[in-house]
Amino acid sequence: MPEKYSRRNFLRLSAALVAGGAAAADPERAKAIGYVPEKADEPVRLVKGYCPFCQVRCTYHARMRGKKILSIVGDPDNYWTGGAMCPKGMSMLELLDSPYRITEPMEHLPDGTWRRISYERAVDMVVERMREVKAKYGPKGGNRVAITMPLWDCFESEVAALMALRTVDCVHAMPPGETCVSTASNMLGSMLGVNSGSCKVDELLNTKLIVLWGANVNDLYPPYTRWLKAARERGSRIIYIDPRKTRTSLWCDTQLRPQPGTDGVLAAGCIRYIIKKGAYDPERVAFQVEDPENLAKYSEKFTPDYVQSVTGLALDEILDLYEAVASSDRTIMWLGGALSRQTNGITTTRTIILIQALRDNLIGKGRGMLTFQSGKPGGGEELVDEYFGENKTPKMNFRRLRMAMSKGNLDILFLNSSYRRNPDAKGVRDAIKKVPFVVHMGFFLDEESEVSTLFIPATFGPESQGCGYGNENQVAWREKLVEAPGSCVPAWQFYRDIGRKMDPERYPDFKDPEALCRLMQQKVPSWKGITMERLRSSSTVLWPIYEVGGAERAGSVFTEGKLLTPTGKMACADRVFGDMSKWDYPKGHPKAKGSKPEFPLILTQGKQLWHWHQTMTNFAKSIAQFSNGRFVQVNPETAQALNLHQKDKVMLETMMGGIECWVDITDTVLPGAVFTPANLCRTTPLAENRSESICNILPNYWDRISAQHNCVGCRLRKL
Ligand SMILES: Nc1nc2c(c(=O)[nH]1)N[C@H]1C(S)=C(S)[C@@H](COP(=O)(O)OP(=O)(O)OC[C@H]3O[C@@H](n4cnc5c(=O)[nH]c(N)nc54)[C@H](O)[C@@H]3O)O[C@H]1N2
Ligand SMILES: Nc1nc2c(c(=O)[nH]1)N[C@H]1C(S)=C(S)[C@@H](COP(=O)(O)OP(=O)(O)OC[C@H]3O[C@@H](n4cnc5c(=O)[nH]c(N)nc54)[C@H](O)[C@@H]3O)O[C@H]1N2
Ligand code: SF4
Ligand SMILES: [Mo]
Repeated sequence: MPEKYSRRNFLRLSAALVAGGAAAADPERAKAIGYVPEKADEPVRLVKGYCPFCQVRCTYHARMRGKKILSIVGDPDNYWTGGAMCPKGMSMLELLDSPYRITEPMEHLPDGTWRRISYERAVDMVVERMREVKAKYGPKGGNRVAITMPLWDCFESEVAALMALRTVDCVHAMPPGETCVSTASNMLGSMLGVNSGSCKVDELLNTKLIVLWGANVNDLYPPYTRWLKAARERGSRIIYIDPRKTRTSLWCDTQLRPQPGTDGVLAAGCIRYIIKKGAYDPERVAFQVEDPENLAKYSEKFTPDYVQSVTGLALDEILDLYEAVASSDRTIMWLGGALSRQTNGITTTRTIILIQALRDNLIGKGRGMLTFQSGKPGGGEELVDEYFGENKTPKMNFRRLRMAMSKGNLDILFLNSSYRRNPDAKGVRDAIKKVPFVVHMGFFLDEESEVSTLFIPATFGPESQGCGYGNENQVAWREKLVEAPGSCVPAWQFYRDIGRKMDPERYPDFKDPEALCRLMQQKVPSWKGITMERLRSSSTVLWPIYEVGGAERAGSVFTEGKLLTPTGKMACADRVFGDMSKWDYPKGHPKAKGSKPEFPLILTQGKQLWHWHQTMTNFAKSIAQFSNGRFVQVNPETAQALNLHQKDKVMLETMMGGIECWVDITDTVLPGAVFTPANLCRTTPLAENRSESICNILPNYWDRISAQHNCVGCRLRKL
């Protein structure tokens, strides 16, 4: 790698690499793209690992010959996945050897060029800055430092990073949650006492009815398709509520396609229907709901006619849903992320949970709530406190962090994620630019590196060992299988090296994730039974296990037969947002108060099966083959009204600005709404995956808990 290189020669290099051509026919060129034919004379070993991407957390067996991974195959012993894996996971091997990976630490110079520096120098630069902050501000310096976190490569990396921050009394760690399903998890927390799903996915087998409320399971958790299939084979009916047709549409029995942003009305109408029909047990409702009498009062205005007029659904579709819910005594509802990504999401998710309470479908077999990104073993912060004591400073959320950065009140940012995950990404970028020292840990020259002072190359997947966790709170262990290229370091090592230099007395000395994991097992009661032996010999182990040899706990979390809130009950209304009768369109929606008539279409966006967010898979050729660049899906009716044709070029514009797209005319979206994928990134050398971030044109709307990505008004301007 050259000593100094600019964006321009990086891209030139990348272009040369993309021009691969018919490489496989020519052994030299085959070598250049990393194609290694298997040689039959060396033995092949199988070693366990897990996919670093989504929360399904598929485990695999790597077929290894010598020090090389030949291929990975899904682990058939994994109960949750049944051995399946998806294209994202399969791109792992390509990404490991990616020619686009940056493998040396670099310092960003004022003239915009990069200087390669040693890893030791990089750590020292961080430590010097942290010491400066500590010397200048004392314990208050903690408020001048923050980290934005990814869905980490392993649990140990997160714990190591949290401890490194505590050496300067900092607690400001931003999980991706605020841009993910936080609204739903907060409502689940306050209403059920558990801020994730209340059961595991296999509970679907005990249901009579499954409602996938905006949850695009088949595209976004592909291995879970088998759970839906198995549930249906046992007689469950699957109803899917999503304005857009997706692969989940092919699997469900019925799909309802409400106008985007109107789920709260559909849900409130369901409560009214159940009450009018008397399809509930008053005693059971009073057992779980603090103010059951309010349910009728709050839902009164949501007559079927009203629901029809707001959601755009046909009356018989609405009544069919209501009747299915009113007559099933074993229903699981699965809250999709879209509900958390609109300002009325608090009301919507609350109302859906209340339907389950009204029908007594929360506690017991075949009952409960599921969400995406449900599982995250606790215990990490307990371990941090064990070494650093409790720190009661209130944590900032990203909204406040953004403000602190804009005002010049932040001295060090560990940008350990994308910033493009936040709406108004350009505004976030401007805020980050005001931070004098930004450390980005990553893999590629992405937009984050552009705003960073230091780039630290991270290890990927099997280049380091450690625990990964999944949606069911299952923990999987991964061995280190291959050496990372150049000076790539695992996040746990980078933060440990900083932590040990900053505070060798308190920061524990662990040599690898196994050692840190053993500390978890020794010091955190809920990890006691998750021993290394058990992790190594099983596909996955369910957290928590309080005793060595203790059994894994599956099924519903309400083992005592009541909710886990302090009173065992939930309230009908939210303290801040009020009750369901206050429902309104999400902020920015063309029909919301104050919205501009110039932007009459509803912008929805989301993820596609083969891409991992807006980050790593955008650099994979094996993924690019599925991508079609920045398209916008438009219903034939809308297209006709706007005189648009298939493949036309348009600007997709909101009040924040525009992005160039090509038009795909399809009835997968409703008239009046458009859809564009959330993945794609500006800096990838692969044209199929390249586009400005969609978050550049999404306004900085929050519902206090989470940032919003859906339903803002937009228009299409023909180019
Ligand atoms: N391939 C892939 N899979 C992933 C991820 C990934 O990056 N790539 N990320 C994982 C993560 S972190 C998460 S949180 C999950 C998210 O999984 P989901 O929440 O299921 O999916 P999203 O694509 O985030 O949300 C958009 C979906 O909601 C629909 N939608 C839009 N507006 C509305 C509405 O008003 N009402 C309803 N009912 N539906 C609406 C869209 O049509 C789209 O299908 O996916 C996980 N799985
Ligand atoms: N427009 C739009 N925006 C969205 C969404 C959407 O649907 N639409 N979805 C939202 C959701 S649900 C989520 S969860 C967030 C996701 O938010 P992101 O921050 O995009 O999540 P990741 O892709 O996990 O971030 C990975 C990046 O973190 C960095 N990184 C640093 N250290 C490590 C490490 O040790 N391991 C790994 N793996 N990465 C490291 C790398 O640069 C990598 O590219 O985005 C949200 N933003
Ligand atoms: S991305 Fe998710 S579904 Fe795909 S292989 Fe990885 S863990 Fe499995
Ligand atoms: Mo997410």
